[in-house]
Amino acid sequence: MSSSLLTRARAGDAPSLSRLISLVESRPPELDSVLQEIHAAGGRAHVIGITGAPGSGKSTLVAALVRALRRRGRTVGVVAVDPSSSLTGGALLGDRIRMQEHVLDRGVFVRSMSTRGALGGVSRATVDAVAVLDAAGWDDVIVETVGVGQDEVDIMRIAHTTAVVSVPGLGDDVQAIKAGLLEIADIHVVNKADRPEADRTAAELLSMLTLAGPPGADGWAIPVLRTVALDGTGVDELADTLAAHVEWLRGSGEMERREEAAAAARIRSIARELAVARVQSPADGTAFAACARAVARRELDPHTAARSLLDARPLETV
Ligand SMILES: Nc1nc2c(ncn2[C@@H]2O[C@H](COP(=O)(O)OP(=O)(O)OP(=O)(O)O)[C@@H](O)[C@H]2O)c(=O)[nH]1
Ligand SMILES: [Mg+2]
Repeated sequence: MSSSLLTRARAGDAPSLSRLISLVESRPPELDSVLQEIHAAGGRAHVIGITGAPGSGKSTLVAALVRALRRRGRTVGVVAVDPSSSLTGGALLGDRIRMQEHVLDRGVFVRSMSTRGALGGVSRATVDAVAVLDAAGWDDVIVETVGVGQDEVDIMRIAHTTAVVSVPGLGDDVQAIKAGLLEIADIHVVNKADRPEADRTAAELLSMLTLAGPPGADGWAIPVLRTVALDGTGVDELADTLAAHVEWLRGSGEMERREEAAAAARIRSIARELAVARVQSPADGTAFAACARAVARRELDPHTAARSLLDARPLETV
């Protein structure tokens, strides 16, 4: 059933694609063969991360970027991770309105992730959604996330190219965010460049990059671009730069390095899930509960308990 969902998703059927993403998210054990198929079919999409401070214009920029990429004939999947939506639902609604112009376009697919709703955590749900879109044959997969927590930085590991969005003149908070995101930025974007302090912010970013040192001989010189997402100014340059970056990744061997780092992170996180499922299997909760009781009573230490639970059980699938 799910295998034919993938076939239909690959043929461009959006409802099948949505269902497949939900199915992968819920991850029933019988899904293993589909996950294998999804993995085998993937590896062609350019995964683009757009991150930055709340309200910096990421969603507006993504909508404009989708427009630019569509003009180039590329199909675009968007995964929007929206922590603010878990509080108000408002931001998500706003994103829907912004993406409205694209709803009738079969070359655009948008999936919104609310941090509240995602089974198994938003990072896993996001990684899975990206894998499905890649397997389904989308040319570009854009992941939008607020760059504040470690979770979001982790999500960005799956991106081939990460653009960090800043806005003019927001002071020290933003400096801190920028510092945290500096190491993951392949491209800096100063959005809202219609505001007076855009030049200064771009200059600050450039000086931070200069302090960080020059790129190596065949390195990537991190550019600082300016955009006005509201009217699309600078967005074609962003699309050009994204294309140039992926070309550099492929030519320099950096693509393989990043793919391997992302694979390692995925294996680690799945192994972690499997290990937890193994020590606390629903089929046999009693051993775990007995251990917890013994540890609480100081009859056993938690390290020995965890080790013995891990050793005792056959490997199960999650
Ligand atoms: N002046 C100006 N305003 C902009 C620009 N781009 C976006 N905005 C406005 O900035 C506000 C926030 O835009 P969003 O696209 O929702 O920003 P976001 O970063 O996605 O926000 P969150 O997802 O909530 O973190 C909206 O009112 C936009 O209209 C721009 O280039 N110039
Ligand atoms: Mg947004």
